[in-house]
Amino acid sequence: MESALTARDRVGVQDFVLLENYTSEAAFIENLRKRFKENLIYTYISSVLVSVNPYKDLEIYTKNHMERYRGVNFYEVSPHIYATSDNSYRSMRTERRDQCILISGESGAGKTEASKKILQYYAVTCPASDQVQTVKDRLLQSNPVLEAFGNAKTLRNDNSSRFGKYMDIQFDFKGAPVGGHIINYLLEKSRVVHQNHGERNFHIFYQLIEGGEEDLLRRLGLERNPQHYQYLVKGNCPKVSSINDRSDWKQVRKALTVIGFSEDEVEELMNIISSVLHLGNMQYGGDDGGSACITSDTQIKYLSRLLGVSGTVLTEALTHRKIIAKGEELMSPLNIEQASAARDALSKAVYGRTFTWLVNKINGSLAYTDESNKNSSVIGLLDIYGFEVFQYNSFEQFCINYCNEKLQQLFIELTLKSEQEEYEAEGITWEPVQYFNNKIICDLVEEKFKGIISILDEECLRPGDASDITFLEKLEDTVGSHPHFVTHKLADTKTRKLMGREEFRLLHYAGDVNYNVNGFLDKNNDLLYRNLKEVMCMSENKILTQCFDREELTDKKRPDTVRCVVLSHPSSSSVNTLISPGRFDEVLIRHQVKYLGLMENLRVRRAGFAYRRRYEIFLQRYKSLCPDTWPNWQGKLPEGVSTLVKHLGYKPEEYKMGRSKIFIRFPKTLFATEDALETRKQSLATKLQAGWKGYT
Ligand code: AD9
Ligand code: MG
Repeated sequence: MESALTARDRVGVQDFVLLENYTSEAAFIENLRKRFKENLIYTYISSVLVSVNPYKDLEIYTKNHMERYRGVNFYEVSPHIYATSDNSYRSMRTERRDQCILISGESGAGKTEASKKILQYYAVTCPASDQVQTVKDRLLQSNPVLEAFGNAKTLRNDNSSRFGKYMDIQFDFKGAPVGGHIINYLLEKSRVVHQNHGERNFHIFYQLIEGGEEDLLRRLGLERNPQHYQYLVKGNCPKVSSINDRSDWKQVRKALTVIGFSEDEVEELMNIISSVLHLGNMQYGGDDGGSACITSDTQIKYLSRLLGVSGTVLTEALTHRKIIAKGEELMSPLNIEQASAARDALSKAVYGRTFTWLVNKINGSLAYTDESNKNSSVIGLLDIYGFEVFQYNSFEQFCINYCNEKLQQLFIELTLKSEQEEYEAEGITWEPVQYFNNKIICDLVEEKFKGIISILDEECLRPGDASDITFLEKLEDTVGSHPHFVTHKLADTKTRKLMGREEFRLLHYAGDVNYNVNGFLDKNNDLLYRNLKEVMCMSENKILTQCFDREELTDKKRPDTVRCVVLSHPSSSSVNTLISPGRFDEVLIRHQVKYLGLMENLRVRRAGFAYRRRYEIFLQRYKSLCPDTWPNWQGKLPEGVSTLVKHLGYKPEEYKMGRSKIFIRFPKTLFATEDALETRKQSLATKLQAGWKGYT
């Protein structure tokens, strides 16, 4: 039999708070590595679950596994995503508090897979009636649909989510899932018109082309060949070995039906998807004066039919821009470059808005309508990109990293808050913890009037010579002296060498990132010419009429801005977090441990007591180690535990007795007790083998 000591040596500790050397990043990574080698991909930092992507099927997500984790105590079984799911569920049920599970990590780390596992766990283990079964099915089927329209093959992940997703699952008073709601953030619309080498456009385009029925493709005017479409050839990667577009199409079609899409709605939706492909194939030529004209009317004919708009009006809108001069409306011709940009802007807007429409439609089908049952509680799942740092970082990285900065703030605050609450509830004195508060960086980005976003918005609104460079200069004037902000001009000689003239650097909690301001204004504006909007408002396509609202045209404000995500959370929610550092590549892992703020989290958790357990559980496990508590303690629980630990030789500074739990300061105290238990078990086994029949 393996002793507790050697087992610990081999598989590490299942909770990082039990690491002896908890401030050492090397020890942290070593513990992850040991466990990963044994196919143990999950480890806790207290209630936070850290997972490493195994990139293979470990057969740990069976129904049996679900049963094993159902209703058992979080710490009594090995760490698992089902334990986290079950723990949130039970906290929601017993404390009547809304819960939120944050899932964060780099691309390919396994966030989306984790969120699906959580959803499956609830679908299988929660009680169900017929009506609830429908909701469960819809919740599960929303995934293939959203992934078809919002995921794509990237260099790092064949099924990369190109949007952030927050999903609420609503439960009734019996604990059955009765509804849901999804919020989508920051869809990467630029992918519709351009993909980097080795990457693809959103899955749905290939699924439709490869899997769409013959007569459907004929109606849509599509050829069964992705290479034929300009928007699909940029990455030179039409086929992916891990993806079967044809069978995925079938799955998506089925999912759309389960969610409640009518045949007509699916047809309208596909009209839009194919219109985007036709738009991408539109060729522009120039007339003598350099103005753009459309050289072939093939695409216009399809577009006119599919979108239900006049071909002439659309042609004019795609080659002109409406300007208002001296109170008069004039149509000013665009050159080829401008016309191509206008066309791409239209494709992005149409796709982006259709995606939002799709999310709303799914929400309609998941809406919880039973007014008689207002006592519902919620578990929220947030699946969002982790910190992104590339060689070249632009507006998208700025938004994502700001969002992560906010998450980190929320995360540390809630960790501290829940620690503090537990100490208070247990009547133990709270010892304040020093931690790095990243509010200063959040303020730098979001503060009204003087934060980076305000300055960007202001430049976007300013008529005249506003440009990305004037934006950078404004930043230097306004936030130049901020300790977390640097530009080439303001930097010391050493930093200057590492920065371009068009960059600003933010000193994030996780590290420094240089952002190139090129394109910031355009991306923040997300400009779509007014006359193209007007045409879309005239569309007879029922989905587009909901996506393009006429009121937008009368609104004097500029077009909608790409807003950074500001997270709100239910005031009384407690947070369990799952963080996933990706496959076991030493460099990647170290990078993720840093960018996910794991060491800081561990430090906060370890600031007081490493370990705490309810009296009954502690006594049950260790009672055999003391003659007074074995085989049963007849008195009050705290007294039993007190007798037990005194017998074991715990020193007063090593532990504290709370109202319902014992708090142990150092892991070594607990390990000594575990080892004693193991020794006892072994000596008992030896005695039994020797035919000993007595009793200790
Ligand atoms: V991205 O930010 O959306 O690009 P995710 O969502 O973090 O990314 P995803 O969940 O899509 O990553 O996982 C990537 C791939 O890793 C999956 O397609 C699986 O092939 C693989 N994976 C992820 N989690 C597991 C797991 N628990 N077991 C086995 C897994 N394989
Ligand atoms: Mg994902």
